[in-house]
Amino acid sequence: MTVPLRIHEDRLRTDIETTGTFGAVDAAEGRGRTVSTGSAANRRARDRLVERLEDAGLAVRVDAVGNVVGRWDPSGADSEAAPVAVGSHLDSVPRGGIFDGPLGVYAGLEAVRALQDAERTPERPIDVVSFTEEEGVRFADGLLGSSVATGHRSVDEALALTDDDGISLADALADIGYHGDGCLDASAWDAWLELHIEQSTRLECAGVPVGVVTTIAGVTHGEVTITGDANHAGSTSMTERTDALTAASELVLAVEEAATADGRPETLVGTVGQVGVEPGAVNVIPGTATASLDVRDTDAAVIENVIDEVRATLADLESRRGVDTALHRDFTAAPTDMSGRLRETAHVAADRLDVETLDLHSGAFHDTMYVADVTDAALLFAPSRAGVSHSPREWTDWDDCATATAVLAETLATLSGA
Ligand code: HGY
Ligand code: MN
Ligand code: MN
Repeated sequence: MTVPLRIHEDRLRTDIETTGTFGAVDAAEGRGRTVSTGSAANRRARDRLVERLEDAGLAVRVDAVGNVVGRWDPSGADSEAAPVAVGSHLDSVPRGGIFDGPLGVYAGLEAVRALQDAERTPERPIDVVSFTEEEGVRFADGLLGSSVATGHRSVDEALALTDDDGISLADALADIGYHGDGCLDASAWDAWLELHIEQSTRLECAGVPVGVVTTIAGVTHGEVTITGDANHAGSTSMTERTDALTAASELVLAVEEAATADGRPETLVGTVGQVGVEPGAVNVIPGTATASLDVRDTDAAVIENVIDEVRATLADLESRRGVDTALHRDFTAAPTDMSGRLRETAHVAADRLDVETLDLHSGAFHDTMYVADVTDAALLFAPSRAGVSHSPREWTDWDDCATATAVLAETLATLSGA
């Protein structure tokens, strides 16, 4: 008779709440944190994870780009067998929530502790993983640690990345003692599981506690630069202007229009999250305007179609408003299907626990997106209250965290032979 797994909701909650205190920010509502790679808060979050991994008897290693791995390789397991890995990330967006990332890291550890408590020994090692810089706030565009672990970027390329102040990833990690050595190799894993908050409202609306992701939406990031003529705001008539910002304003609305036009799929989203204006003085007509682009869908052709429409808009602005324009795309990741084997394993695990699940796509990208390129990967979701995320108002009830962790643990037990 297989001993059932018991998730300690309080143990999981303590790990997540404690991690949420590192980089905590004042918020009128909720609990927020700002944890960028290389910050003191990032070191404290990492230190806490290492401590908790070691408390559970896992052997900890830190690779050259700061990925943290705790390996459970108990006697009775085949140390040479390909491990099953589970985890997520500890970094956050500015004023992010306490669940985005840490839920997945500590649910992975809690799943291992539940197997240990039930004295269920896996046939293969289990790795609990925290990837560096998933959010892409300080260095590059996101998925940094997993990009190296999956061969999308070399260690040297990653370490040479610099932030806005010219500080390299290598120095930032060395400053907090997490510039390890070697390189995590995700292709050596037999399987990878990540639990993450859904960051939208579908589970909450359906009243279902666990999501099993089918596809992670593809994404392209870019920057548009519009160049007009800076000039005197008072003495330049309205007919003599080449205003970069009014042109950019048309572009911003064109992105929204491209993502909402009739017949466009529900999964398509387009966002201009950052706008820059030069020289940025109240009495100067903007000479240069920049606008970021974030376009996502589960179909790459749909994304490319939106980019084509953006280019057409830029050409129209050049001819109608006399501005010069340029579009630079700096990050693209293809839509990524999750492993059928692992999705089926997760569904069977949830059925065993009598937990209802919902299949859905992920609009947000995750480290799992890159890991799926090199091994079987699955992504599970826990509900987000009102779908809010990347905000101190981000919230998932603790019992929902525990239920999703139970399905993760049961899936992990099957995949690892425990
Ligand atoms: O932007 C994203 O999808 C992720 O939350 N970094
Ligand atoms: Mn995340
Ligand atoms: Mn996030």
